[in-house]
Amino acid sequence: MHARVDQRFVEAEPYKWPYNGDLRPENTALIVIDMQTDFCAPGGYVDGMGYDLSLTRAPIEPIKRLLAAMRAGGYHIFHTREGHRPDLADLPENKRWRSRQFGAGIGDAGPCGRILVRGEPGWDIIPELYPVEGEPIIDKPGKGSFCATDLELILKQRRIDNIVLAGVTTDVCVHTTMREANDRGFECVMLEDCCAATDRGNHEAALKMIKMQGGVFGTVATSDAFIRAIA
Ligand code: C5J
Repeated sequence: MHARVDQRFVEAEPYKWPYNGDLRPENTALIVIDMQTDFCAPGGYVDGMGYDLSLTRAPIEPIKRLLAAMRAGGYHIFHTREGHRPDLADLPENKRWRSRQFGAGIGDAGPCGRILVRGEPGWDIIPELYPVEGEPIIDKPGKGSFCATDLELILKQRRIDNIVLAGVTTDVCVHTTMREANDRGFECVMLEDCCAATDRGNHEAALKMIKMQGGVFGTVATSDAFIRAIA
């Protein structure tokens, strides 16, 4: 068995990514999670709950740069949207109840249409990061991108091994997706400046969790380090 001569790594913590140095456009996908009006623009779900939008908007520029670099390099790019059918058939009653306790009821009318409902203006991806032709959009009813979606099937069809994670929120949908992907054997890196939470402490804690046990769910890098590695 000969070692690969063309290994490529991203500087990351707690280990350089990917573990085996097999980083190529053919086997590597970026997943941009839930950069929707409901999570990062005025009048949406997160705004309705009273959280500071400057937090969830902070990754927009870094993700823009990342998208430009990865599109130019021919990498696979996916986007996700959290949302429910207009008849709310896929909205668990307890999820709706909890959101209503907090003043932003999923399925209820808001300034950007019905909150987190497919087809409504607030549910769609923000214009700054809108997918281009050919980039799959995964519509998901839950936090994880693998739950009740065809994401895993598409990743397997494309022979993808490595997943780069960006989007919101670090501690909820991005983390859940990273955990799901890790359990399925994908090699994951979260780009810390391309993610955000509705609470800065939760963002930091979510990054710290990844770094435990030698990288229990994968590893953490910056977008600069990633872009340098693929240049
Ligand atoms: C949440 C998400 N936080 N995209 N969704 O409800 O993280």
